[in-house]
Amino acid sequence: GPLEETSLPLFYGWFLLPSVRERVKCTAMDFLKTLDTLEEFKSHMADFTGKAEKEVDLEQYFDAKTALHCTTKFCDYGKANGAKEYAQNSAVIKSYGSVSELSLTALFITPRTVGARVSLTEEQLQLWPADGEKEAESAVPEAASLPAGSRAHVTLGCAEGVESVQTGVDLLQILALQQPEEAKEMELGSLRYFGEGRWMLDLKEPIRALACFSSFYG
Ligand code: 2AM
Repeated sequence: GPLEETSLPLFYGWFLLPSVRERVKCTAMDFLKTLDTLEEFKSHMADFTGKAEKEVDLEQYFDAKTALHCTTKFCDYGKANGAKEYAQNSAVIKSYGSVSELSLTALFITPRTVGARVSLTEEQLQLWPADGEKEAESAVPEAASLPAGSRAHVTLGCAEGVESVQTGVDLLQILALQQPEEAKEMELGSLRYFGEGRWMLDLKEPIRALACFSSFYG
C-alpha cells in the first residue's frame, strides 16, 4: 500500500556530529587553499579551466556541502535495487541511531568533486551494502574488483551542475588507477597527482569523526 511505499528513506548513512562538521570543513578549506597555491597544481590548471593561463579559485569552484555524511545505501525511497533488503538487514536495524567513529584517511579532488575518503572498520563494514562498489561498474569497470567499502566517502563539495553521487565514482576511479610513485610531502600528508585533474592527499593523521548511523528522508 501507499504507506509501505513511502516508508523507506532517500538514503542511509553516517551523519557527522555538528561538532566535527566544522573541523572537517576547515580542514577541507585548508586543503583547497594550499592546493591553489602549489606550483604543481598550477601546472595542471588546464584540467580545471580548459585553458593553461586561466586561474581557478578552488574555494569558489566547489559548492560546499553542509550536512556532511557518508552514504551507506541510497534507497531512493525504496525505488533503488536492494533498498528493502538493506532496511531489513539485522545489522542495519541494530545499529540504527548509534554513534561510531569514522576515520577520514584521505582528501581528494577532481574537476567535478571534492571529498574525504572513509576507511571503514570491520564493524562498520557490516552496514556497507553488498553492491556498494558494483553499482558504479558502468562508470568504473574495475569497481567490482575493489575491496568492499572502497567507495565510502564524505562529499565535501561539487562543481556547478554536478550531483554528489559523482564523488564516490571519482574516488573509485582514483583507486582503480595505479598510484603514482611521485608524491609531494606536505604538512597534512602525501599529495599525489593521478592525471586529468585528480589529486589525492593521504593524511598523516586521519581525521577521527564521530558520526550517527541514521537515515535521511528529505
Ligand atoms: P554522496 O554519498 O556522494 O554524497 C542524496 O542524494 C545522497 O545520496 C547524496 O549524499 C549522494 O551522494 C547519495 N547518492 C545519490 N545517488 C546515489 C547512488 N545512485 N548511489 C549511491 N549514493 C547515491
